[in-house]
Amino acid sequence: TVQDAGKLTTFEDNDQKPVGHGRMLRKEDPRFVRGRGRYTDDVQLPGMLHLAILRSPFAHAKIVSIDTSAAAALPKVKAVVTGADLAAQGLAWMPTLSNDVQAVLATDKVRFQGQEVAFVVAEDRYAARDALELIDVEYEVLDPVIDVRKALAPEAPVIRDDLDGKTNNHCFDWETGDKAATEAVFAAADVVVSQDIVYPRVHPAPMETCGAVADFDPVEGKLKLWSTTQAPHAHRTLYAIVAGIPEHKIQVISPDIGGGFGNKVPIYPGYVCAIVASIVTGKPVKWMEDRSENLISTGFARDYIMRGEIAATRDGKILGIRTDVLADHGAFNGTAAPVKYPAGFFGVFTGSYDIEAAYCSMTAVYTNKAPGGVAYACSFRITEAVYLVERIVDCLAAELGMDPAELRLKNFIKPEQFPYTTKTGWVYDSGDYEPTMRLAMDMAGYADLRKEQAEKRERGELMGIGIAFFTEAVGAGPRKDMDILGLGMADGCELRVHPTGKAVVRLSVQSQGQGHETTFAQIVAEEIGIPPADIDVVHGDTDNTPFGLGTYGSRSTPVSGAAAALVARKVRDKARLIASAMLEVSVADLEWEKGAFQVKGDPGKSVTIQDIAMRAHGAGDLPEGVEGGLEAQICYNPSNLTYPHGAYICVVDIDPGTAVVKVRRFIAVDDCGNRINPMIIEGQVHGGLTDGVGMALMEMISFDEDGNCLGASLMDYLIPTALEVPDWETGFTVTPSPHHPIGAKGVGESATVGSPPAIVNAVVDALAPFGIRHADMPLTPSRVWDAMRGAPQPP
Ligand code: MCN
Ligand code: CUM
Repeated sequence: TVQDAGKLTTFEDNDQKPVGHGRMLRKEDPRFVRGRGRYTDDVQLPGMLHLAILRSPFAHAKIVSIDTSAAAALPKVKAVVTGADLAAQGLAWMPTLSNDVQAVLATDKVRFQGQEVAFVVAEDRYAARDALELIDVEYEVLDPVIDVRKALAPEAPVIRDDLDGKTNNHCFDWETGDKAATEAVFAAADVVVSQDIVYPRVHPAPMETCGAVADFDPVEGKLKLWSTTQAPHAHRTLYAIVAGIPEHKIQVISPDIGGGFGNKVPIYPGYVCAIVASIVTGKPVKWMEDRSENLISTGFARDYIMRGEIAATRDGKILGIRTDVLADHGAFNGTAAPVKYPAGFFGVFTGSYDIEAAYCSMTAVYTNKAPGGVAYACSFRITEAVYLVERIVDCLAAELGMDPAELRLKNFIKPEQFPYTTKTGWVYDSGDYEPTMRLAMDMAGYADLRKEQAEKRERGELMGIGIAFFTEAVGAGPRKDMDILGLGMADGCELRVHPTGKAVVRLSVQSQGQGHETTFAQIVAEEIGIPPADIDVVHGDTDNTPFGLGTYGSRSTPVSGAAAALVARKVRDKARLIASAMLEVSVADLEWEKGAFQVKGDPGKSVTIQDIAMRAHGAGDLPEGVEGGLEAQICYNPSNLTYPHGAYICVVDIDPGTAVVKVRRFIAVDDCGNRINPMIIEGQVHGGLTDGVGMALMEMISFDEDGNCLGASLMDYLIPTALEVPDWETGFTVTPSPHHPIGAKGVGESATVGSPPAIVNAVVDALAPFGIRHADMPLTPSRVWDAMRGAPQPP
């Protein structure tokens, strides 16, 4: 199989050429476009009750007392539960994905606005919400810690006094790279540029909010949980550990998901409350967040305050990159990342450049804000890393008076250097950067754009051209060094071919809109020659799929996609044995062609995979040692991550009178290795680019000094619409992954990672006549206006 890497067998007509061909439409779409998707909130069970959560109005306050009697007396109310009730069962706290603990319901004090304080279970959603109004909580308000820069001040109130001996708000320290070597490189360099760079707190804001339906059967002792989760198997194991229900008695079903973008990776208190409520009431219980709850209390992203430094020679050879980061993790460290990587994969901040030394130091702190996760198309913090390096490289270009495209081209890792070990220890599997960059520049008409810009500058018009080049590390990951709470990051896959030659493939990953029902059928089709339409993809149900860690970090294709290809090859190997018996020739005399085994040199003698499937299940002898049936199962442990890359060019115009930024053009050239479904990839890229416009220009979760969340609705937390985005211009190059069985790399987060720096670089480039070298996201009209006037940047 390893020798086959990157080679795709080809079929003649499109229907028979499942991988990589034109525009195979998505198998799931007939269901979605007819409104027949089945989401968690569509689950209706007989006798189902509804749960609503009372949330803290304060960012930091002691709970003095809670009186639930009036709420409990409402006619339709079945139960009112507080943290004290949970504590009596040992369920008031739960582990987070980062080995921290988080309150399911607050017992001692509340630590962020929107924190879960109590819940009501009632006959309908409205009665449950009405009852919340009748719960009387007495709080003693404490000073909140909101400004991350003051979190470690000696006088700062201690947020996590629940942790033994905790006397400050320090969460963790982390470093990577070689400090001394980097200092030496910086000391000897001709040019050193430093820049403070903030990646603000943003929210994934999926269309469907988070929710669950828990149904505990006291007779069977079995819990069935429908929930909005990107990782059903990992969640089930954690529920087993937390709730003490045996794992085989828990079934987690993740039905259709209305967008995840990382928001649905963590386990939220609401899921646990729904489970507890079903156990307490003996009835199925539904919990579904509203929009404000989703925005104020669930997995945020970013919130990195970075100081970037870059050292180079006068003629533009980059020598070293150094960064110091202050990371805001909110009140509980809810980050989802492999345990050895508390800062996710931020270590790839050296980007796509061949440099001599790099170093990063990071301090993470607790604040009175919702638990920070790494959620939102982050590739485990690569979003922040790419933003840092691509911004600081532009700062260097400005300092040197060099064209930013030329500076990048001069410093790229060369194709012959792959596999390339970075100065922070990551092994980039493959890459060929210059052609990708050149293609983007050709598509953009780069030289002409610069000419146009020069002419416009003469006339006082503000036009900017921004470039970003990224390398991502996706597909976590090799189990020798990657696990989440002790669970290795491998993925199982099972393939069954039915007697009539139709098949079902069962995955451990779960789609939230990425089209897995289509692309995984394509992968299997490519390997065993059954048309994609004849292959059903089953996912999102722990009782009916093999164990694996789920979908995030664009790992489905790198890990599960590899598993699907290999399980299909395993089935094909068995089919070959059966074919040899059917054709009465030795295995060595068979060749695989278009879904059939044929006798070498005698194409007339052949059996199709469908013939073989029937024989495998039929009467009559099978070859010595071959069992009946045609199915296989594997668990795939990747040997490395995959490293997709891309070149993005953004063109903006800024209205000098209003400071409104208009993204006029955006060129995105992505390289995700071999491409399974170009149409789906294009959709992924379009979505991610739109996310990037949101983050660069509009989105930010901010707080006032009391810790009130100022982005609690979509009126305040702005997300982009079709009006704010241009017609995307996409292109691609193909540099297969050498270790992935079909040479594919992940792509689901590439555009979200790569687009913010391209847009910000373009805006800063447009503002160059004002002597501006940096401005922080989101570049709203007021921020751009202030920047143009030299006003200080907001903190
Ligand atoms: N693909 C392909 N060829 C490749 C690589 C990928 O055809 N060489 C296809 C895949 O088969 C899959 C899709 O592109 O159908 C995305 O694949 P992959 O890069 O493996 O990413 P995942 O499937 O693991 O999706 C996760 C990724 C993440 S982490 C976030 S966040 C995000 C994203 O996907 N959330 C999304 N894209 C999203 N798209 C939608 N519609 N909704 C979300 O919540
Ligand atoms: Cu980090 S957002 Mo995606 O990895 O589910």
